[in-house]
Amino acid sequence: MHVRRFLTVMAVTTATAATFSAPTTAAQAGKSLTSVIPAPAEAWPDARQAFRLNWGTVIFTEAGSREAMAVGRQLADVLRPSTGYPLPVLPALARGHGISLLLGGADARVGQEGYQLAVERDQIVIRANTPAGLYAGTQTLRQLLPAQVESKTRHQGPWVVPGGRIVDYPRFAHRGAMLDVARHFFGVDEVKRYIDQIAQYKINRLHLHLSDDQGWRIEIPGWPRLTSHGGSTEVGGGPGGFYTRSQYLELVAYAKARYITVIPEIDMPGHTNAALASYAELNCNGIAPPLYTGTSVGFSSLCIDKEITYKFVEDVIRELAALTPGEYIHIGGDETHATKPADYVKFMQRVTPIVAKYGKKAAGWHEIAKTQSDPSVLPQYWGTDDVDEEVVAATQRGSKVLLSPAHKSYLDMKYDRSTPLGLTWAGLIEVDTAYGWNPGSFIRNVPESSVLGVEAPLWSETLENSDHIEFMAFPRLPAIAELGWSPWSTHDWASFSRRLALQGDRWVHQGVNFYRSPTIAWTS
Ligand code: TNX
Repeated sequence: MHVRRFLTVMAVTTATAATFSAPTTAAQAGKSLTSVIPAPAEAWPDARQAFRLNWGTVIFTEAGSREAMAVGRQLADVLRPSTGYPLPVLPALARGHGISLLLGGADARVGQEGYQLAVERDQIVIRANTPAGLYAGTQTLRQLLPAQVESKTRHQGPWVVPGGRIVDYPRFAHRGAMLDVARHFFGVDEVKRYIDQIAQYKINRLHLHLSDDQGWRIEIPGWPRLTSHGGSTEVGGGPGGFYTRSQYLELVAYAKARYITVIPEIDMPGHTNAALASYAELNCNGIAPPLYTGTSVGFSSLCIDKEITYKFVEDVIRELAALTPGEYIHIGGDETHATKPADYVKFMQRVTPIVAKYGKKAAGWHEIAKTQSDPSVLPQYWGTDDVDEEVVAATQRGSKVLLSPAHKSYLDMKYDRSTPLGLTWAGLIEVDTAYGWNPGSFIRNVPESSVLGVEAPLWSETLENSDHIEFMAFPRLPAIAELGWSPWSTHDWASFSRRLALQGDRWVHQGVNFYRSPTIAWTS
């Protein structure tokens, strides 16, 4: 075993030596320090300072920080299979030819999630105030390496990183993706795969739409039929599924290791057929409806005047709050066409304090804005125009707003008329449309200071597996991610579309089933 390993090492060393003499530079490969998504806030390329990863490269991480070491290990896990290099991860006591991930000493502007990156001939140094910032820096570094680095199999290199300095930090605190696991259920591995994909673009929130008419996807103590019955199907009549408590915790931890906070959503009082089918007593008439596997919306409602409704809601919120470290629980509240307007207000005014009782803030689809004076409640705007008086009023009372305008950010809309998956109710969304709006001035009379951030929702009426998820999310998710992270001064379609083309090369190596939009000059 030892000998074999030694021989492999020799072979790799020889190959490396050969490639070292090749004159390829990162610039010749069409890549520069700014060829990344999201665009960095500030960058100073320096053509004299390219760094080459080699067999001896070490990843040094802040001594004494387990989190920094974990970030270093994740970086090594990406780079090892393709480069074949050992890339040991060691505490940054020693210096040497390496990539250092260090806490402290960064430019003040990097804040809690940003980083600075310096690429020199003999070392790369990423500095941040937090491990989250280090993680963001390593995502940039990945993209600065040739696309083949994303492969699970060995490639030749050379593994050149263009030289220079970056100082980078987010425009908005909340950069989200939503996955609807209710219309079609996605298993733990499928969700992890999506988490890995979105983390590359500095997405820091994953909103899981855990319940809807077609399915209930999370175990709740005391209410076993929610999952055994309510979780037993999905759109089209497939087997559905649900997460056990420990599976949900596993997803939360997996996301957290990638600096993504899970926001669980239980949609109510509408979009509740799966719960109503599971427990007759939740229905005003006491009769459980059948399970639903179609795609209509707006036909179900919890019974607003029954006390059992609020015991149910409290049991659900208590459990979600206990399982979720993040500050928000999303309580839905959209499309409640089967709930009288006065009942909707009554319901939300009773339910939002329950969220606060368990130490969390409530998020809700923007209809919730009409029921609230509590400025901690976060309306999520999903409308298709730029005027909404209720949202404006909420922001004037001090609420922040989360933006996911359906005609721009809905990843489940078709790209064009021939897209085989997806819906069209909010329009056709090519990648330039997804990219072409400014969250800071999108809703009339909502200033940038009232915008918490952006989210790209992926509803799953037509989506059944990871291939489908990827086809709809890529390339549009990176467009929304850039709107959330990069300063508006960097906003430029020509630049974005060139950088997006390079992402396509990475997706090929990652096995991501992306949509080859004809508007992009893909390079592979
Ligand atoms: C509207 S957007 C919905 C969802 C659907 C989606 C399909 C929103 C808050 N509600 O129930 O899945 O359209 O695009």
